[in-house]
Amino acid sequence: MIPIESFIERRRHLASQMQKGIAIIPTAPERVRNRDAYYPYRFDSYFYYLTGFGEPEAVLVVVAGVDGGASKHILFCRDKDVEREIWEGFRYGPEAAREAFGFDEAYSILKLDEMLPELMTDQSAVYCAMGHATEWDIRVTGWINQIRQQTRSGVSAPGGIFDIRLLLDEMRLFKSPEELQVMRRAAEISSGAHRRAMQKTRPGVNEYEVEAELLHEFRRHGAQAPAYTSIVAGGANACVLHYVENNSRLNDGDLLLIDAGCELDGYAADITRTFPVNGKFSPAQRDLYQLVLSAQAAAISAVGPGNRWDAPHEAALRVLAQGFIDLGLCHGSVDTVMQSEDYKRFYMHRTGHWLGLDVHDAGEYKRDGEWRPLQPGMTLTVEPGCYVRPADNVPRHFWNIGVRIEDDVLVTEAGCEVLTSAAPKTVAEIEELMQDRQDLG
Ligand SMILES: [Mn+2]
Repeated sequence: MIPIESFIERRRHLASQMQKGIAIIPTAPERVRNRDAYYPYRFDSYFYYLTGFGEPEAVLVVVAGVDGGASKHILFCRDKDVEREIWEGFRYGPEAAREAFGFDEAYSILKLDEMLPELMTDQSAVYCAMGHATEWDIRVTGWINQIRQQTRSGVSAPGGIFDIRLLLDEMRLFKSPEELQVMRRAAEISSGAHRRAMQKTRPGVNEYEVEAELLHEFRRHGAQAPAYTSIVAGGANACVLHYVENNSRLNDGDLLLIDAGCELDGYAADITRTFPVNGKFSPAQRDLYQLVLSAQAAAISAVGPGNRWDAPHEAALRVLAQGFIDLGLCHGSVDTVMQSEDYKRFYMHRTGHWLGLDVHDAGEYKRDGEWRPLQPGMTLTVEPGCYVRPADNVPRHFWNIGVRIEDDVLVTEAGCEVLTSAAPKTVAEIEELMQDRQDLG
């Protein structure tokens, strides 16, 4: 777990980058699934990053520039309510939350509309995530308008509204050793889930049975949820990039592509593995698999401090383009295939994304029109793939084969560290693990 001092330090750091003003960061709302049943609650990542507080109906307010440079951190949250707690479980209430999470002040969420106009009065700037949630856009502008209506009494409304995400995205991009500890554990649990899936897969099993094995492994190690909807795609389903139905029978002779990772204490893992349903790659499957694996190795080698964001993608592309030519999928030279983008028939997505509290994490990819250089502490995925749909000009033995291999990688001083290396990846590792599978219990 990340210590409370770290959350306090993040708030201080945020305040130190603000001009004199006030930041307003609400957590996510609870969402109805149907009638009176709710989706499992997930806090807002920005709010959680700054507070560590997991309850719904909460707002963080940071006032910067108090008494020459200091900052004040205020939490609004649900009141204690013994009656409701019998039905819905424990809630901190402002006083206990202030104490436990290190806020300077804490109030009932019911006081928000009364106190925010006061707190915003005579502040020169408001920092919020304008456009992120319409409800909050309306509330913030409403509070500003209330102050404007009182300007004849000598008060002034904030003159500037700034997007707080510009500050927070940059902070979130660089993971602290404590965050990395959580991410390593999320990666470890998720790697175990992929191993379990390989051991439980055989012809005749349904995709949803394998999905259940993933969930089993996530939850039994304390991960709260999948970090995103698991993709369990057998055979041709692997060529649908966001396939999530997960309800087809797995056939002898097909590959199974699984893109799944858990969320642990707010942090995501994101792993893809592809393996044969019957435990043994066919020659055509092996050819494409080895190609994607080589592309991934080239991409991972290109992850290191000072290298640009797109270096791994470019490295993967060159290997894939050459492989597509060698296997008769593309024609011409690597340069012409790259230039014409003919490879996009088989590889149409990019090679990775930032990873953290969100599976597609916060952080800019370009600065001033240039892909930004990688720096130690950044975490990203490396996930080349190859998806061959049936077509007249494509050798028939490759039809309906979809392969993706995805790992989570930390940029280090020396180069990089693969966080998800416990998930088997080479042909030999996969075939060996699958050789002695246990029976589905
Ligand atoms: Mn991914």
